[in-house]
Amino acid sequence: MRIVEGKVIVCSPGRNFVTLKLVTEDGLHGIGDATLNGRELAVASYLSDHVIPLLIGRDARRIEDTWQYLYKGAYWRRGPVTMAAIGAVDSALWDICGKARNAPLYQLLGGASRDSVLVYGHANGESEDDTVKAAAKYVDMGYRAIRAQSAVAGVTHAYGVGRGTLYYEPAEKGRPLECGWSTEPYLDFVPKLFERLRKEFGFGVHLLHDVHHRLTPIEAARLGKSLEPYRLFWLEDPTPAENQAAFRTIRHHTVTPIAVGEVFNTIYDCQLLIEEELIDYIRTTVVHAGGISHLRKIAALAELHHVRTGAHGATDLSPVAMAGALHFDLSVHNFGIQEYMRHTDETDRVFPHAYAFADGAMHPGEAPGLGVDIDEELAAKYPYDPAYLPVNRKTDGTVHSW
Ligand code: CS2
Ligand code: MG
Repeated sequence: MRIVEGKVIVCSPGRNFVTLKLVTEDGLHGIGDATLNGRELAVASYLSDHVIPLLIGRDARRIEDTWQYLYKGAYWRRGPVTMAAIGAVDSALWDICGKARNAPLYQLLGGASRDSVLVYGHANGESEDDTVKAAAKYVDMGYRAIRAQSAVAGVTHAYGVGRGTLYYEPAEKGRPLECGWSTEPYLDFVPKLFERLRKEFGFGVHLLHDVHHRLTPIEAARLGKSLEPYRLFWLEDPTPAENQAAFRTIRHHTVTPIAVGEVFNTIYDCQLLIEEELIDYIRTTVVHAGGISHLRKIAALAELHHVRTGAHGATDLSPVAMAGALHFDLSVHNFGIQEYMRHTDETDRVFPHAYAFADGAMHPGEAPGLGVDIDEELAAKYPYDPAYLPVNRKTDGTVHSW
C-alpha cells in the first residue's frame, strides 16, 4: 500500500486551515490537520518542501515507523511546526488504515471504552449577566459541561470574550490586536463570576475556566483556592508551563483541578507535570502533539499517574482534528473531557464529517477511518487569508503572555 501522492491544501472557509492529503496506489486517501494558528504557511512549506517528497513510495501501513523516521530523521526535533507536520502525516496514515480495513478508526485503537465523549462548550460574555445568559443557552442545548469566560472591567479585550456567536475566533487580519492585561481586577472578578454561576445553575453542571497562561504560580494558587467553593471541573493554563516545576506551587495550595497542554508538542513537555502528579488533565491535541500515535503515548503515561485527557478543540483546529480527537477520546481509557467549539457552517461544508453531538456528548460516527473529508473544489473558493493572534501588554506597556 504505497503512498503515491501528497498535497497540502490551505483554505480559509471562515478561518484558515492547513490540510494534508495523502493518496495510495490503491486509490485510498487519508487526511490530517496541520493548522498552526497565525503561522500556517510554515507548516504548509515544511510538509510540501520537506516531508511529502520523503513519503512517496513508503508503505502507508507503517505508521509508527514513519513517525519515528520523520521525528528522529529530521535531527531537529520537536517544536510546533515540526510536530504539527508529523501529526498531520500520522493522522492521514491512520485514516488510510481505517479505510483499508473498512473500520472507523476507534476500532483500530482498541475499540470504544465508552458510549460517547463528554464535551464542554464555551459561554462568553461582555459582563457577568451576559455570561450567565450564554451559559443558559448551552444548558438548553444539552451541554453538561461549560467553560465560562467574561470581560473584566480594567482588562481590555479579555481572553475568550466572543462576538455574540457560538464560535470564538481570536485571530484577526492585519497586525496583531493589542490587548491590555491587569491581574488584580481579574483575580477579584473570577470568583464572583463562578459564585453567580453556581447560584444560577447549581452543581449539576460542570464548570471550567481558562486563565490562558496569564498568572504567576502564586497568583494562580490564590485563584485556585478562591474558586474551591465553586468546585470547578478544571482551571486551565493557570501559568505558563515552559517551567513545569512552577506547578508545584499551585499544587501545594489548592485542590482545584488543573488542566494544561494545548501548546505542548511532545511527551517531554508534560513529563514532569504528569510524573509528579501536578496536573489532573492533559490537553495535548492530535494536531500539535504529533498525531494520534504520540497522543496515545502521552495518555499511557498519564494513566499511570491518574491524569486524564482533555484535548484542545478550539475552532482553529479543523474538523479533521476534531474527528481524530473523538476517535482517540472514545478509545482511550483515561479520557476526561473534550473541548468542542463549533465551526462555522462554511467550515463544516468544506469538511463534511460523520461526528455528531447529542445530549452534551459526541461520537465520531461509524464511517471508515477518521470519518471526515475535504471538499477540495469548495475549499479552493476560500483562499488563504493571513491573520494573527493578539498580543498582550500590561497596563504599563510590558509584553505579557496572551
Ligand atoms: C483556547 C484556544 O480553546 C482554548 O482553550 O486556549 O482557543 C486558544 O486561544 C487558540 O487555540 C489559539 O489559537
Ligand atoms: Mg485554552
